[in-house]
Amino acid sequence: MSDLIHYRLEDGLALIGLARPPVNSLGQPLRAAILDACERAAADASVKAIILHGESGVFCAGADITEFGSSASHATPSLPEVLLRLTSIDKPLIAAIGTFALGGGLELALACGYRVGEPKARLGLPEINLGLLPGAGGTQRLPRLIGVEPALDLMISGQPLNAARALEVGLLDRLAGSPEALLDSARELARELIAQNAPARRSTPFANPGESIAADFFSQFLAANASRWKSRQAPRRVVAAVEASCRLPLTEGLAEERALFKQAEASAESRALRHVFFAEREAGRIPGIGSDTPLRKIDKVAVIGAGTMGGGIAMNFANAGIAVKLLEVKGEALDRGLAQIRKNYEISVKRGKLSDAQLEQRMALLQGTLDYADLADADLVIEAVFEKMEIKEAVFRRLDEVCKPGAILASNTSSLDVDVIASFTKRPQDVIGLHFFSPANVMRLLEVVRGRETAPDVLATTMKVAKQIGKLAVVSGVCFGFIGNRMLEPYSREAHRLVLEGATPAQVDNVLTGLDLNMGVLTMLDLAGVDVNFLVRQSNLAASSHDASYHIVGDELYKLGRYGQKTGRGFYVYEGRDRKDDPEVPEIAARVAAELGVARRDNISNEEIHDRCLFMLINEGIQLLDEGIALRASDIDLVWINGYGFPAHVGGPMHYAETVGLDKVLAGIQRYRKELGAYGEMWFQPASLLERLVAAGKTRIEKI
Ligand code: T1G
Repeated sequence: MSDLIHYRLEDGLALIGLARPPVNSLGQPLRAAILDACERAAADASVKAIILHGESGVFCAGADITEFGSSASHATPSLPEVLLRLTSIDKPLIAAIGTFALGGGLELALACGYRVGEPKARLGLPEINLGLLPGAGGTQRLPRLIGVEPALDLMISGQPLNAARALEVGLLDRLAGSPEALLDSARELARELIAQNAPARRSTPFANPGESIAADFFSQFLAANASRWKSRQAPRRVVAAVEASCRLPLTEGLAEERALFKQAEASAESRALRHVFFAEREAGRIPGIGSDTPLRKIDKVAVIGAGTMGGGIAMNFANAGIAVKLLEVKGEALDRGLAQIRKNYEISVKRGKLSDAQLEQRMALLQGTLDYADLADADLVIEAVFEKMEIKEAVFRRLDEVCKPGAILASNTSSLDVDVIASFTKRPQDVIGLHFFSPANVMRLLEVVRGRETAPDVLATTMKVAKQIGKLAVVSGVCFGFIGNRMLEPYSREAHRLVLEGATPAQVDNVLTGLDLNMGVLTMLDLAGVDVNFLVRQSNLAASSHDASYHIVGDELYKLGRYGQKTGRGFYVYEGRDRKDDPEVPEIAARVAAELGVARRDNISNEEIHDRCLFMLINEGIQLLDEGIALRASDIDLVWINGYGFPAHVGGPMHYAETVGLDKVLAGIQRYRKELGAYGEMWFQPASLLERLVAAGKTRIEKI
């Protein structure tokens, strides 16, 4: 027997324990071991019932994602083959589900005749998050067990059910009283089934799943979701497979599911999403930081500034059950900030995402103060005051006086120099940047900005805290704009410049949303505020001398008081939330282009817009990697997916560049360097690393 399985006989029962840490992923060796153990139990006349469980308490996280794209993924016995065999065993086969049964792990449980869960178990089919669909019977067996609509919802949302809900819908037959009681509960069920001489499996509740839905259910479902899914094919394949479960007998339905799965596994969409899955786990690996790096104790947190950002940041900690002191300089600002937090929670209560009791529990964790002395015992202080260096200086000098030794002092600055901020204290080793994205209590992304002197344990501790409050932390070095905003600069520069040269804002934005970006950069600027962008640019113009012509349209809109959505006019005109093209903007662009002597063209192609905006974005990212600001290309992808609406199913700008071809990106940059005259000379400078990668024939973006 393989050491991936623990096989025990207990007077009439066979207990089969999966033992492939950490999550019993169903790679070929474990698939073979499960099949072997089940065949053995099936052939043993003394065995009257079989229990399948996770040896370490974790049941199974599904197929082995590392196998996808390789022959191992289909190596025999394939998961569908194993599960088909399990369904033909003529003894009760009980899945005892601890912690989670996800993807193929839930399909394994569905191939069993009965299922018992522990109270905190999570059961789901998250394949869609990987651009896949359940490929081992889930799309065929689940609708027959719980009905089409709950089954489809589970697969399309990719979100797991908790154990109570799983019991309610019939996915679980029984709930153990505690995790520790799971196996006993499974034994008890097994004995009952034996005593009743029960069949190997319950009768199928929805033998003909199609009978429970309207004839046009699937066409309606596709139409209702088409815009939300954009170009993604995975959800459409899920629908096709579930539709097959309503049209075909099980065997043929399984064959259709398999064909759809193979298409999905080979798709660029799935390759991109699998890249993101591993990128998120890689982001937490930092050279010089290991499991032996000591961590500082973080029990007491303080946030300076109760504005939009400070309030949102404080909510993250209250949501995680961590007490937070919120400091403001004026009483009415503090009251306003706390009232806004309460209002935010009340919205969650209205949406059914929070109970009244939870609202009060979280508000009780938030304590307002006007006195810096109250921060003396804080373990972590996060400053979220106005983005002006002189204001940050005053705050950090004060913190340096007040805070206890060893307290971590963090700035939420979105672009200012963290090393300069650290220099305002006598403890630069305790200073770090924590750049939250607005709204801070919603956005997952957190740029953790490591200063030149930031101590390793400070970095390790903040990475742990980030995970604790549900953030996706990406480490950045110190430069203007860190990773995200530094790349936003050339990307938005090209969008502005293209409007100056004759493209309309809608033409530029439509090319970008055509790539499934959530919104085009000019729409984003109207949302964030043309004025905000102008003021940030003004403060950074001093930082670097560059040709301001490219932003001249934005500057002109600012002068005209057209700040974007907030004033009803910016790059577009707004009637409520309806955005419309504004014929005045091309006129403004034409006027300032004439003043600057910039030639305009009415034939700017979508390809040019795509290449100039995207290749400049990519180029800056590669430059950041070369400078060591970003640790790895996949970190850059995570920043743009989670902070700027770059579609995860395209993989992020770096993964996209590899899909396009690094040689094509370089050729595009070189082309516009020539074609755009002095402007091209100035701005279309290929990153040296990009040139080195192409010269070396590399297809992946890495530091060489
Ligand atoms: N395959 C391979 N490795 C996996 C894995 C998997 N399915 N799930 C987790 N890991 C690794 C992960 O990379 C990390 O490795 C370690 O386990 C701990 O994970 C046929 C086709 C289960 C909720 O999508 O959602 O089944 O970094 O850090 O926060 O229809 O992992 O330590 O080297 O995430 O406690 C469907 C994916 C697959 C579940 C645990 N299943 N995993 O979260 O730990 S497709 C999934 C997760 C499929 C079938 C289809 C989470 C988790 P390392 P972790 P965690």
